[in-house]
Amino acid sequence: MTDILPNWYTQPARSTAITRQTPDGREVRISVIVPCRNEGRNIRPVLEWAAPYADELLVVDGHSSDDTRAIAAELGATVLLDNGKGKGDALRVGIARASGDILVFIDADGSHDPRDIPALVQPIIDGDADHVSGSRMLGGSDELHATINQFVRLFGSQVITLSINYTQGVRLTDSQNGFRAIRAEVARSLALESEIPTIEQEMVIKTVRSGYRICEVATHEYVRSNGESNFRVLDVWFQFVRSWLYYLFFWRPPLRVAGGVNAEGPEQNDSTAEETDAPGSHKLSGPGEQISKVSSR
Ligand SMILES: Nc1nc2c(ncn2[C@@H]2O[C@H](COP(=O)(O)OP(=O)(O)OP(=O)(O)O)[C@@H](O)[C@H]2O)c(=O)[nH]1
Ligand SMILES: [Mg+2]
Repeated sequence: MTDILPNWYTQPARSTAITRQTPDGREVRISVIVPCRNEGRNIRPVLEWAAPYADELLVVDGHSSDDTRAIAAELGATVLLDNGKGKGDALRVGIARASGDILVFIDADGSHDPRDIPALVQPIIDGDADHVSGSRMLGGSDELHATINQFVRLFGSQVITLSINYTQGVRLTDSQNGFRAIRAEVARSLALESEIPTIEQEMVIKTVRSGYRICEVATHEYVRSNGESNFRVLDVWFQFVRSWLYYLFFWRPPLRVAGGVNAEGPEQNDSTAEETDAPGSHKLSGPGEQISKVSSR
């Protein structure tokens, strides 16, 4: 069987340039984290095209029974194993292990175009955001509109996004996308707990409720290149609802890390207290303030 290449693979090349310097002249390192399980037919183009942006390429494998790990190692990625609990577990393993200042998460199934990585990381490098989410609502999706299963996913995800917006005073359009960038210190300070793909909404809600700055860029979601989706709404809807309500209404924000990627290492302060004015930090006017939307297209 011939494997299908992702749609983005045959599109004209886009710039691989990322200005890795912060406004105050510090070099920023980027770790690209790729969760995967049995993606041997899909992962090669993703890693090939993500590699130019990555100072560190971490593949977190969910004990694949195919050749996923061998391909990742052949392409120079550092291959880690998750604890066999799901995609959320895999991202947490990646976060714990990564050495970069900015972490980029990208799926291995070909759904995301690695050439959107510069647009995702730039607002963080520029000191304008702590967390940048790719938005399928701004960039379009080939996977969310065709079947009842997809409609239920889209509807549920939009209800969650709206509830975040109206309770936290932000204007997000997508709270579930797997394609995002976040400051490493911020990701660690969120003490993520999800074992499954609820990790995306957990990361978004905790970011907003902790007072970190989140913004979105338009990223397109492509159909997975080969194979079947692992995601079954019927299996996970209860965990999504529970995680949504818990993190939005009952969870209390932990201590917050001050500063941007150009700050001198982590500083902790109370999330409910006033913001730090440390050199390189970016003053926030209130929890969950959303800075300008940035569009990659
Ligand atoms: N390490 C690891 N990766 C996983 C696991 N489950 C899914 N993934 C990867 O996470 C990414 C997204 O997978 P899912 O969220 O399950 O979704 P999907 O199968 O792509 O289905 P769609 O969301 O419909 O595209 C893919 O790269 C998967 O290979 C897991 O248990 N462990
Ligand atoms: Mg996918």
